[in-house]
Amino acid sequence: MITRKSVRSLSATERANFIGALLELKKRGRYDEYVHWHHHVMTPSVLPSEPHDANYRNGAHRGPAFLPWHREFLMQVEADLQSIDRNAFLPYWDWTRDAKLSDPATSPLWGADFMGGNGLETDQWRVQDGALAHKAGNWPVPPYPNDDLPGPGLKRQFAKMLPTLPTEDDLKLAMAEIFYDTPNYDQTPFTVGFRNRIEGWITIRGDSRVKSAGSQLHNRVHLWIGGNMAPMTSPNDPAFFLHHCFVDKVWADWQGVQQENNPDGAPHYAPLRDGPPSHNMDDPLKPWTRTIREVLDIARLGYGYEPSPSQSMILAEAGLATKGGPPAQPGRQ
Ligand SMILES: [Cu+2]
Repeated sequence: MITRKSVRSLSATERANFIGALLELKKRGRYDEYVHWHHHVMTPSVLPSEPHDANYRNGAHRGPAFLPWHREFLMQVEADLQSIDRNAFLPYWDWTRDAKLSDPATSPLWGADFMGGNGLETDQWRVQDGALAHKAGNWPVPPYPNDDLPGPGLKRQFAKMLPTLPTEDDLKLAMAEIFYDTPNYDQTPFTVGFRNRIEGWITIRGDSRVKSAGSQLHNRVHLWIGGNMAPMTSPNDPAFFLHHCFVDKVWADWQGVQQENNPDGAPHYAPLRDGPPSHNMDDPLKPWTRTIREVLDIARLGYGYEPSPSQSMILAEAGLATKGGPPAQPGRQ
């Protein structure tokens, strides 16, 4: 059983081992396949040799498969990390914790011993420090698909596209959702459900309780980091995996709450059938073999999460508890 810990709980050795395994996967050419998997599932004709499909529906975003597709993706990456370091696991980044900082760029996540920091405007917003910096030579990234930033290298533009990270209040709205997803299983601001909420499409237009303008939750984090995290090739920035690991944890917590409060509503996934292609319960998660049904229970998949203080507090305040995590201690971060 793997326990995925918060980025804030990692020891210096765990941080170094994680970065070391990423660099090794990059060197082997394996890492760049992750970028392609993510890009491909959105646009099937990324490479000239690949088929064009007029009825294509994004199999990983803007629909119910968003959460299961990324769960499977993370497990594939974690298995590769473990082939290098058998104790490796993906850590999660609870961005609601960093939303409380006066400057979230000071989070330990962005330290030179971990992900490295923000990009530098006078250097095309390239990351300047740590192992992923362009000048360190370990992390080749193709030029950003934007004429203003033509050069290669990992780029970030913190708080440029959107000024703030999602908060605990934003996350509470997601945890309070009762349905997993509802017709038309899409990304309008009016499509009710946990998936559309956590993916980040329910904006002020669709719900007046939303407090900040623009994209929410998962989408907002991509845009807050900016640079390589903004386009379809976002796994180019390894911060992608720490971000999605937290999204996966929030989903697992939500599933736990639903299991307790509404066991008759199991499996807490929709649609079971007749939904958009690639988004039904028994559809395979392309390009892999497992189906959505097969990735719904993380305990069966062999991993769990270290509780995060802010997430535990949200559950406790709402009178909810999930199995396996100790109760939150108010005020402790
Ligand atoms: Cu994402």
